[in-house]
Amino acid sequence: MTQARIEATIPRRVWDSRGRPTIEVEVRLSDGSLGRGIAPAGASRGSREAIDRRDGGERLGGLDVREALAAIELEVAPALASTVLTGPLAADEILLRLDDTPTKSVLGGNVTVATSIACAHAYAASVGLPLWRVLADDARPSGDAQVSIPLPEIQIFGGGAHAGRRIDIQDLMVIARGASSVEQALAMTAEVYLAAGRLMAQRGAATGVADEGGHWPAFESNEHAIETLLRAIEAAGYTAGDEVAISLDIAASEFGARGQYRLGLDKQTIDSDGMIDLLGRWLERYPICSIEDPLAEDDLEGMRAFTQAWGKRIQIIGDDFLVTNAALIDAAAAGGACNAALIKPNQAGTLSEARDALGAARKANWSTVVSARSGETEDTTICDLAIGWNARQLKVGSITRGERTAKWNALIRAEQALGAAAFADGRWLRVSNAGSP
Ligand code: 2PG
Ligand code: MG
Repeated sequence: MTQARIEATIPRRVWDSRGRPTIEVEVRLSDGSLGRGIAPAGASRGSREAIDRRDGGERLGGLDVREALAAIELEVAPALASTVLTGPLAADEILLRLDDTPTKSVLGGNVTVATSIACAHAYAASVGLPLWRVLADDARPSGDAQVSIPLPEIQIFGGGAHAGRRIDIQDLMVIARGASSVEQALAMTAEVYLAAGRLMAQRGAATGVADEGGHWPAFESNEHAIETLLRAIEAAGYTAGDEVAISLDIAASEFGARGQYRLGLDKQTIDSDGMIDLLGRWLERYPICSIEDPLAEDDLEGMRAFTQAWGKRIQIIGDDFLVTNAALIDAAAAGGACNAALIKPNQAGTLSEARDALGAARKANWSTVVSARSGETEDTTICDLAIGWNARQLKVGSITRGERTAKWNALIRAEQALGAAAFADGRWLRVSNAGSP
């Protein structure tokens, strides 16, 4: 515990990986400790997630954050002033008193999340421990004090809202489920990324990268993209499924609503049952171990039917569907929709609420994946959350671009400190076409 008080809460405008303005908050304590947090930003957003405060109007495409910076100076900083942080998440109570709306519509989710992260880091600096360690200790009375180095879920091809909707599927990723350390998982994934680049170059289709650093998706159909990913795994010399499996984020809310799904690249519109059939064919044909948002956020029946059909075989993650919200996770678990939750702190608005969502998923016996956003920065706090909360999986986009590699490289350092025995391997993940359940 620290006796140090918050002396200053300083906001500033910084830039994210899409060249858009975002908020950094710096918190200084009376003992000289300092913590910083930067708000990330999503492009494919769930309708119920915390809302970023942006200025609107002409400047910077309406995305400027001047109002949000002013709110930190005029409302947040005075409320936090002189507070003694009794734990890494102690400031969240004050933030939640200032804004108790589910979508942070008073202060803005970017204001609350950047402040929440900064205070957590300031606390960790004051007690002289890594943030993951204080988060694990903080969770001890109520939950899981174990720490682990998470299994990476890494994008090879980008798509959907992150690639001008060139293909409909948003993230074509791999999980090195045969790896025994994060160091090895990253090296295996890098081989697949390079092999995928060579395959695209051979076709004359290597034209750059999407928002999260995955190769640009120049494909003839959505299935062609999955097929190419399978070829890349094989070309890299790995047994597809066993050593390296496919993971998809369909992000279906981006092209589906009210039970209708418009697959632009495949030039077809299908209903919820048609979507479940199509995904089922992919799951039979390809070694897929995890699928995120297979149906749209308004398609509860579809999500239940899909979970009924596939939930015993593969990981089914709710992202836009659950928006890192404990109550929505409780309801989905009770209704048999999904078996895993994506945990994005800025969907919830504070680290405490993200932790509660993770707790709800754990209570339901679900797996959990801490995740970055498509608009990111050098902030690596999500690594501390995944390690300290024992989430066991981390999704950050690809293995290129500094805002992504900042996270992977932080995991390598943490693994050196904790040892490879702390690595949460993926052998428990089942592969969709590896025989009957
Ligand atoms: C997602 C994320 C990351 P965004 O949908 O899971 O891929 O994208 O941050 O745009 O919501
Ligand atoms: Mg998603």
